[in-house]
Amino acid sequence: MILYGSSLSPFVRKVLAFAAEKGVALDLQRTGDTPGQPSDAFLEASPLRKMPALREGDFTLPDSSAIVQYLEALQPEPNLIPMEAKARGRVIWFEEFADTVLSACGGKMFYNRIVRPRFLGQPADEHVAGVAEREELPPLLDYLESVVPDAGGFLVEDRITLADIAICSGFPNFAHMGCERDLARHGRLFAYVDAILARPSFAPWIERENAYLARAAA
Ligand SMILES: N[C@@H](CCC(=O)N[C@@H](CS)C(=O)NCC(=O)O)C(=O)O
Repeated sequence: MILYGSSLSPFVRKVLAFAAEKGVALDLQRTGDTPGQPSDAFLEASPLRKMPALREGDFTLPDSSAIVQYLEALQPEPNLIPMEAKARGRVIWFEEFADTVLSACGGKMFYNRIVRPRFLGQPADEHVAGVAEREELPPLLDYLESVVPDAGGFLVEDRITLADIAICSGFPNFAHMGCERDLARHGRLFAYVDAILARPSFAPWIERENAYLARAAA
């Protein structure tokens, strides 16, 4: 199965980690050879031109949430989207929180601090990124601090689920930007996140990203 995109996208990272936890092999491919010029194969799979998109032979599927649901149905074990009603509802809530508010806030920071200067040759817009970091992000982290377990624990059903994968998928980008961590305010959250990101489903991708960003900065 081909997954189009870059693991620097939290949505792509979510699918890569989800597939790795399931033991499903994905072939990660770029959306095109030239930045800003998506390939026909990618466009066929992603009508909204967003990453990730999946291809399995003639079958194509855009959107990280659609793709994880597809993978879960394709290979039900290990189960990552619980069957029990309340647990399932909570997992979808955490995925929604990550994909909407957390990602929108992180995206403003990442686009303006990393994508514009390093990949588009445009100046960083520190004003937009700074407002997101100082004003929008802390209350979101406050909420997460209030719900996460201690390091080594999980958000739902005391085992790894899509909830942990989705929530933690955005955090490597904060580290890529060198964001400071307020450990007095969000210490439990960062300890929880670091433990999830140390899993073999995430760690190799983050290592590759670090090497890639170091090269892009050189
Ligand atoms: N709902 C989509 C969102 C995907 C998304 O917004 N991807 C971003 C990268 S993080 C993208 O491809 N942006 C390119 C664009 O908007 O043109 C999903 O879950 O896959």
